[in-house]
Amino acid sequence: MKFNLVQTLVFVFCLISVQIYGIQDANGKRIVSKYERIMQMYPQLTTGGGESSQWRAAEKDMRHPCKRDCSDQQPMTCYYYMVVHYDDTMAETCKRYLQSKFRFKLGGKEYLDGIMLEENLGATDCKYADGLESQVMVVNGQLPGLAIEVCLGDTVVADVINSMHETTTVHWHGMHQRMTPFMDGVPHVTQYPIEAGQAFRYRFEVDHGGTNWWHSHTEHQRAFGLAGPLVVRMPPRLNPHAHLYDFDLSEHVIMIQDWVHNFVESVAENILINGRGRNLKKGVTSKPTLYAHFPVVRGGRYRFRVIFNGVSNCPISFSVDQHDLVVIASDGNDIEPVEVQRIMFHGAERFDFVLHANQEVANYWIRVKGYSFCAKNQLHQEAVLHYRDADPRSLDTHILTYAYDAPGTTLNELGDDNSMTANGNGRSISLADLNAQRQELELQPAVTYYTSMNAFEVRQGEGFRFQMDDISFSMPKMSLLQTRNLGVGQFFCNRTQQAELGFNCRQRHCRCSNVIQVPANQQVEFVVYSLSNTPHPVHLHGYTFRVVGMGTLGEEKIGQIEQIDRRSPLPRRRRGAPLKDSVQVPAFGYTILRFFSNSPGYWMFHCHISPHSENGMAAVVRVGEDVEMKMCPVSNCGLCSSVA
Ligand SMILES: *[C@@H]1O[C@H](CO)[C@@H](O)[C@H](O)[C@H]1NC(C)=O
Ligand SMILES: [Cu+2]
Repeated sequence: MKFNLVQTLVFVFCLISVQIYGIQDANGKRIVSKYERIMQMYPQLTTGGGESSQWRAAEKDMRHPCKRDCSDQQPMTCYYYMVVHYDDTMAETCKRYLQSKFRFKLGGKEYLDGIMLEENLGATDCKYADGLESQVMVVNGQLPGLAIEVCLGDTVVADVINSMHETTTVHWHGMHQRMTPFMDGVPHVTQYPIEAGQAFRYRFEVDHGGTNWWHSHTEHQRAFGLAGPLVVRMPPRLNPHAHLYDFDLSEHVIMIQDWVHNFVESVAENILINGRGRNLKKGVTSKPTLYAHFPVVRGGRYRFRVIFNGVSNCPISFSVDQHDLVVIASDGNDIEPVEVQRIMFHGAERFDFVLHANQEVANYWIRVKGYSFCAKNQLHQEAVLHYRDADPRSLDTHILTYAYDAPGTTLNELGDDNSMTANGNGRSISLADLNAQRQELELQPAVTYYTSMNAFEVRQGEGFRFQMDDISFSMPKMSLLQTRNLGVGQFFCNRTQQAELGFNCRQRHCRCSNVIQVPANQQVEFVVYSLSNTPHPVHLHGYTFRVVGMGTLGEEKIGQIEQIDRRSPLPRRRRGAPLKDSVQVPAFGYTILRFFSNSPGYWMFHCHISPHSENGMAAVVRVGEDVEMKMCPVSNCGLCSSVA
């Protein structure tokens, strides 16, 4: 009974509890946050001298040789130098810049000519963000991080130099790491953390095409700036949608994230589009606003690639005023094109769409609106679709309201009761109803796992821990892949093992390294279900899965999903299910995933809402046996550190 009550209160209390978590201990004593501690030890986190512009000097004005036409079939080795460091938004260089001649007044308001600023912004080392000063973590001084643009089959070599006072790692979201499971970037699972002052060389073959991204997989670091695009273009013969567009340009890669200031990760304060946006804090309206601009020429058909680095519980909608979005891919996988007017993104999802610039020459708003926790503060953000020759100053900001909803059809609507009705007039296309471009018959699974996602209140008023399989994941101390031959398996746990030990994890809080054993080279099915009234975006490393089913059962029935499904199976696609690596599990609902487990290894399986996964909503899927897993290179196989 109490458990149901917990469920219904999750949404209300989550916000509070996440704030409490990390600030107070169990006895209500204030805990000094990690960053307060770091700043006590190192009062000056950044030099403020624009040193990062020097790291970037090498790349400046120089096209990376790997950013090329992908029809030549010749794979390349692509090198990236990535210094991870603390930095500031709106530093001195920014302020000088923003007072420059590009500022002008119009109709009593101050504007910035964003288009002219665009080229100069890099040179001045200005990270604008939302116009407020904040400490951030970035790679090579850039926000968002450098865009890696390669072709399928290339090899990426990335030297990550950790210049911070804490550990880090980089995950290459969308890569399968089939040959190199030890390059997946999950600390204590596929590698040891990169310590402060250390370097780590990632080297992997780009084995999955499309719009992907990279981000820190350590704590909440991607919230503070450690993320960037990883765009993998395809040779024409593997690009069935090439005829639908004329341009596939770097300037149409859009990275969106919810934003916090000064490493306080609990509640999003803003949303940024390519590191820019209007600030929303009250009382600081005099700051200039810099919107991201996306230039088009009238008549052109453009492929846009949108990546959502969603950190908190803040799914977003995306639309472009007076333009249709012809969606052609998600998470780097082609789908049969669908025309919609609005796309919902859950954390970590990517959608590619074709925009036909067929309207009058003008500026049009690109609108992003936050839901769930972001609805509380009515967070929304905009960018500009700029037709060449349109007057960049003629931006009507009066029509920007939180209440606005794009009319028309929505793709991937938020799976909760509140928002199903939010866009009440429009039609809605479920993600599970999309068709994969390559229609394939679904193989029957050899095994089916039922995995729950939920929130657990340890003791009333002490906030929530998050769980998968009724277990809050705790990071092992050793790294699983590196120490796999040392008999570390005895330290794993899972739901059945906990039950055999006599623990009822629905009553008592279970916390351990949850490892789900999956046989290699089988068709595997996961029925993932949410026991809370919020959707959770689930991400599986190492694979692309098919979404063969999605639905809601409601609060009463969701707990019995396994019995229900075994008695009379839930509906599943038989053919053409869309391919994804990140997908929502609706509130009190389920999502059914299938993949062929042909890549042995330890693969993280987790909610992509950072406060959830960092507080336990995660598990490791162990595919195959240790001897089946690829050997790691000697330099990567240290037993207790990232250096051998
Ligand atoms: C759970 O753990 C037990 C004991 O370690 C193991 O035999 C079993 O295969 C595990 N089950 C899953 C689904 O991982
Ligand atoms: Cu979650």
